[in-house]
Amino acid sequence: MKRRKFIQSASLTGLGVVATTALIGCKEEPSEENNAMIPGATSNIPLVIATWNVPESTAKAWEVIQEGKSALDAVEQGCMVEEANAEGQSVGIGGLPDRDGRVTLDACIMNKEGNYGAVVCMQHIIHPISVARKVMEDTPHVILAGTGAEEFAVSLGFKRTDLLTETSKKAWEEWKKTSEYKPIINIENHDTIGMLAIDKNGDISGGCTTSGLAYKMAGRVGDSAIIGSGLFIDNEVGGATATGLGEEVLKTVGSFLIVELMRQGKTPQQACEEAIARIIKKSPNYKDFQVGYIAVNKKGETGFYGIHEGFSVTTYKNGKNTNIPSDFYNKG
Ligand code: SD4
Repeated sequence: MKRRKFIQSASLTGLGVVATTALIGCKEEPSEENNAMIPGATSNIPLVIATWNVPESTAKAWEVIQEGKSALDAVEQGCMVEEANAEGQSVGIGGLPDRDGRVTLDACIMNKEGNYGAVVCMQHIIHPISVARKVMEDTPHVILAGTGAEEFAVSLGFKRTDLLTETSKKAWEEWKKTSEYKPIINIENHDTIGMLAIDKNGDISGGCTTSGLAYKMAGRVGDSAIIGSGLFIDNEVGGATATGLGEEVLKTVGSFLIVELMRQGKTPQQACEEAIARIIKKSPNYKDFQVGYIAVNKKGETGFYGIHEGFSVTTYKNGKNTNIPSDFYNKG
């Protein structure tokens, strides 16, 4: 089922926290020995958790972890699945363009050492998450923007591709008839992938990739590729990532906040709820936009919370790939 359809049908049936379960691929259970390495670890390790209903992405990440590879490899390859999906209109190829018809992508990645790499406002490259990893590993910098990012990618052998699909072009042309620009993400209009993974060694990494706000101003950069906002990892504590209206996440540095709250002893769920509360307190117009957070701690405990109904997460743990509607703040 497509994410948006799932979100709509979940709302229509009034589902609260009822899980839709899809079992995909690998059924391997984590071994006791692996978990014995992590103090307080539960059978939740290894695990993958991502924003929205992205079972193919989480299944890929899980498969990579089962091959014994790192959480970093897992989040990169998991995010790549959705970036290559031309039907997804919020990530990679097929993403909705800015007001001028340009598809511009933001992505970032963080590893267990706390290293970070990002690209912002990059055009023509299908896999910004992989370019972000190259920025992290092969340059003295942490963020490359626009044409610089694109040229760096091409120099590494990434192919230039037209990312504007016919469907997204039609949607943009339809939008241009009124050109009604609302810098507010519609509640159903965001499927950015933020993904967190814990590998068999108990190490945490994360990635976040998006085409950002549809019909945004040229040059607009959201939260997704910005450290501490769209993503933050501290391998001693946990990780968090965000989706929704980036401007609000940026103003409250949401992912960093969640990790710091977990460091102080909050559970991932309590930390996500407090980060949403921080936005609610500061933004009286919170009814007009959605933000969703997901978090994981070192023990493999997860949390997720949104402002509105409609946010969901996909977890892959104990061999099960499950989409779970998230609890939310605005109950009426
Ligand atoms: C942004 N946070 O650029 C992103 C939007 C998003 O799915 O989550 N889209 O503001």
